[in-house]
Amino acid sequence: MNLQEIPRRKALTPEAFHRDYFKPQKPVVIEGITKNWPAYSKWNLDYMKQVAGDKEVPLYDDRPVQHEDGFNEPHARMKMAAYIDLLKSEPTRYRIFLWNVLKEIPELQKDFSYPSLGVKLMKGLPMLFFGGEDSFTFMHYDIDLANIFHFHFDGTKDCTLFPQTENKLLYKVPHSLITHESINFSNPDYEEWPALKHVKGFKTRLNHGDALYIPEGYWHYMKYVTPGISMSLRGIARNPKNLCRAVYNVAVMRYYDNLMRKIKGQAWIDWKNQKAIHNTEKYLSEINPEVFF
Ligand SMILES: O=C(O)CCC(=O)C(=O)O
Ligand SMILES: [Fe+2]
Repeated sequence: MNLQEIPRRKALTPEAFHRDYFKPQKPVVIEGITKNWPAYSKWNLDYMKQVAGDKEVPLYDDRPVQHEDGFNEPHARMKMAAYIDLLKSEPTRYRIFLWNVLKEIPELQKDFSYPSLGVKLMKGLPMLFFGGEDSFTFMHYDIDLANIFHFHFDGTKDCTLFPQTENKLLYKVPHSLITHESINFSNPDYEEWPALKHVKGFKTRLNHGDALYIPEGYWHYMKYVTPGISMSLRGIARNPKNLCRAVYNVAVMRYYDNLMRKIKGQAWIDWKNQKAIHNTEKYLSEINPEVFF
């Protein structure tokens, strides 16, 4: 994989952000943007335990998609207090994914503000993510292909991003938003996944208080180096093509996929996984015939 380090900028003006990153759709890490938020000094695992300890939280691990699972259905549930204790005591695969701040713990709203970078953000959808040491969020892109501002707290997290232009090299699973689940994006096996040698993307390591701008529809893979918390704020996709795909994904794709799981069961999942490999190998043989002949 050819991974370019994502640039880091301090004190980015809305004009510079627009010109250098938003318009050309390039990722950037903005340092210090959270320094004036109460969250900067408050948000850590202990604080979350204090404000949300009694809440039951949905947890996800890294098991492959099974046909009987619904779209984004959790794998376990636990009280937040017990989950935080687990995060602090040992590495765990359990993650919290897409937890709506406003709905679950409205008081956390007072701890952050919507950054004024000249991008309109969706106010109802601040989402929280938690992960244990070594846990990871599989490579995916978001169903609405939104612009994402991803803020990280209390720990360190590695992020790998790819633009949608790399799809054909990524063993993308059809009718879904993921790549083949057997790929380890932290250390890919190029014998098994040769196309990944050619893929071009971006990487960065996020620390407490950093904000990562993820452009529209970019693939993202997150690996928690230490236990930590993140929050994503989102802005609707602007590119009409991305917007159309967002509407298609939300209104058609996920229902079609669920229906096929019901009708065909595991055979549907197996077929999609095979198709992911077939499509990328076919593309690779076209661009790089000596790989096969
Ligand atoms: O940080 C994570 O665990 C995943 C974040 C993510 O997928 C997102 O912000 O859209
Ligand atoms: Fe995501």
